[in-house]
Amino acid sequence: MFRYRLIRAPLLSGSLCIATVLACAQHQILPDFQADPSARVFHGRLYIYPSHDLAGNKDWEMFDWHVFSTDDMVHWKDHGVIFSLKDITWAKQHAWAPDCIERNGKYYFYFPADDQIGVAVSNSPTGPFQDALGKPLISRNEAGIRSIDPAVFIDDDGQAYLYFGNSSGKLGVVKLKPDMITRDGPIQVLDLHNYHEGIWVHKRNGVYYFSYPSNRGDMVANLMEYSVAKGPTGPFEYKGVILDNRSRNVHGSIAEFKGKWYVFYHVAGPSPYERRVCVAPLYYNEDGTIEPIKMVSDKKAAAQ
Ligand code: FUB
Repeated sequence: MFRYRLIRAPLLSGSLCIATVLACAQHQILPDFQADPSARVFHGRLYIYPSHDLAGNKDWEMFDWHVFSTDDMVHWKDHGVIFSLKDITWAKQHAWAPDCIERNGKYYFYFPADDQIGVAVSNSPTGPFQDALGKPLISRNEAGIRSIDPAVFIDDDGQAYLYFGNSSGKLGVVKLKPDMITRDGPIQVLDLHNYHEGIWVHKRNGVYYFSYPSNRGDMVANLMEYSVAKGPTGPFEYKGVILDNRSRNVHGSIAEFKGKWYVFYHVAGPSPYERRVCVAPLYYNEDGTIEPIKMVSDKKAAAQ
């Protein structure tokens, strides 16, 4: 176990001054290097399913996934490798951003591997997980959407949805059958303002929140933005920016734990391929909009 600490290293090589000030404003909670945190609360304990960056990486070459958990947001337990590309036969690279959900006492781990999405199952949130299908649940480039960044959501009526994709403003979603490993109907392609990748869906007071790294045409996905909807597939109303991590990219999740809301995200550093998971408290305004997270004052830091 370890306690979270403030990041004091520069976020990007060669960008010392403003980036260091920014880094001091961010609370790193997981050890070096983890990214793409999907936070879930199972039976009163909070779990983070991140992807696993390797020290010294020159690209997002990633091979396995750990899970971390806490019951106080201070002490975090690393449960070790819960799933790996060695556990599947159909992909050999790019073990990227996963998600996990519980249904009927089983845990379903959705993972991208080489631009395809699979699902693994376990009786425990900490694994071990086993490939449920022996093949992808979503193959490469189905419906014209890049098959990465799965995020799963079960609505109050029990219907499960698997969202995914990185495709210029297009978000893929497919319903799942109650077994959570079978698709139920076609992939729908949704238009989501500024959407880049890394979708996260949560529901609060009957409102569906879709948060995501945006792409404003500059190939720097440092902003997490959001839209809301009255249903799980839109139509969407764009609401604005939640945070700006002034980093090479951002990706994260939103969860309520012990009565408080949090946003989990990563920052890059020391290189774009060595990312660190951070957390910030999240506050809603009375009208349901999210208060933007204040991290740094100088917008120009993004370009450093
Ligand atoms: O971690 C690899 C990729 O980087 C993720 O799939 C994207 O969302 C981005 O964070």
